Amino acid sequence: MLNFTRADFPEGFLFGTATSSYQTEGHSFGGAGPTHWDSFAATPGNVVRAENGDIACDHYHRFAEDFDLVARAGFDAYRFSTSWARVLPEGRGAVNEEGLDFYDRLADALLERGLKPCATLYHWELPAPLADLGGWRNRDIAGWFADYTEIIMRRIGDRMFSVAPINEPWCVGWLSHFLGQHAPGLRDIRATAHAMHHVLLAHGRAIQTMRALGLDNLGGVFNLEWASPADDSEAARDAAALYDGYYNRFFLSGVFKGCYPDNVMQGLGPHMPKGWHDDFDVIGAPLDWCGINYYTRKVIAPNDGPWPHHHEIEGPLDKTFMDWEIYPQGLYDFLIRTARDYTGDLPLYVTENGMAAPDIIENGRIDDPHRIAYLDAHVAMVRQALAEGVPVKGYFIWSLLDNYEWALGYDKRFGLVHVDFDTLDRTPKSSYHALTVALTRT
Ligand code: IFM
Repeated sequence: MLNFTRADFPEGFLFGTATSSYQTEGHSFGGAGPTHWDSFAATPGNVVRAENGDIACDHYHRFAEDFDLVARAGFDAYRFSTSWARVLPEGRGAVNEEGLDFYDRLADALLERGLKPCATLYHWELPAPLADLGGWRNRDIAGWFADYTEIIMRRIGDRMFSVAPINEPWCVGWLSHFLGQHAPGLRDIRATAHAMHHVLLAHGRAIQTMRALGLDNLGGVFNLEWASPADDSEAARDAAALYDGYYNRFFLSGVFKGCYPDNVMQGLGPHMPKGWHDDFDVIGAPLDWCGINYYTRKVIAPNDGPWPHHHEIEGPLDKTFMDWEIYPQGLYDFLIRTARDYTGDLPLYVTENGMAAPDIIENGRIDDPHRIAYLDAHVAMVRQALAEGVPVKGYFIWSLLDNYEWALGYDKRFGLVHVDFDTLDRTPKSSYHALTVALTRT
């Protein structure tokens, strides 16, 4: 059982679930074009069992059933992403009308069930022809993304409760170009510096495009990970501060302060694209809210290697099936710090929070008390931040469904609803039932 109900939150506070296009829809359906995730996954060694999003949860055909589940649990909102390659199979040029029709039906289906549609325009599946042109390393991507934004928002923007351009810019920049763990799988500091800047430039251009269309309630969604120093030494504190710099502060600072942190620029500075100093008017286009995706913290130790001169070490706390430490305190700390240092009175949303587990069905039931405890502990942190005056307006759980966890394939189950990836049957877990009680009890 969860230790909260709606009554513990201010009037109008939103509870929602989150998913993304490539992780759930089934990318082989409906005329979507190839993406860099498809080629990344088809390359041996990149993804567990070389799994991809061809079928995923078949949400493309089953979204009505999925939205019934969201509504029945008493959620208010549903966060989803639109796939660039489904709308524009080549990334530019010819539109796939079937793709636009799909998102049109999806928007209506949400509204019919009283759910607020919260769209994200990019959640990592870049159209392959644009990757061929350099993808996020190419400054032109900001214009390509703005054009795609206009096309999709002209069609569904009138029905969106909120829109954010890009999910988790750190993953698009650092994870994909420095660590090489996500498509396009690069490990190159120059590519990283370019991608990290261009992803923010594209974010800003998309915001400007949507403002020009008359849309409002526009925000940014940032994944934040707390960095704890491995010990009390100055070197460890500096190492953690640098991790915090390129993971968290780079993006928040770029968007809300018009600059990048000095400690990050010591490493990335020489590799930045020409003219980057002049882009902050676009990057800082005013927002209506800020979204925080929060899961865990990392413990950081210094080393003598090349910049950033540090590495992660194993922490002592309980871990999820992702091997991520469970550290609810970090969510509280980020809510406080984000409002204090970056966003002031701007509404904050927890746009993702949740955990993976190897959930299995036994006698038709899935018991996931670990997830109930995880959500409870994190919601308690949201309540604490609210009590201290932080303007948190909503909390979204990742994820509605078990789905494609990128390079880790289908084993890492984050859903409130179990998906059998052979039959595609959906079975709500005990966390889903607990949330239904918490959200519908009067
Ligand atoms: O599955 C991802 C999602 O795509 C983005 N945020 C984190 C989730 C869990 O790793």
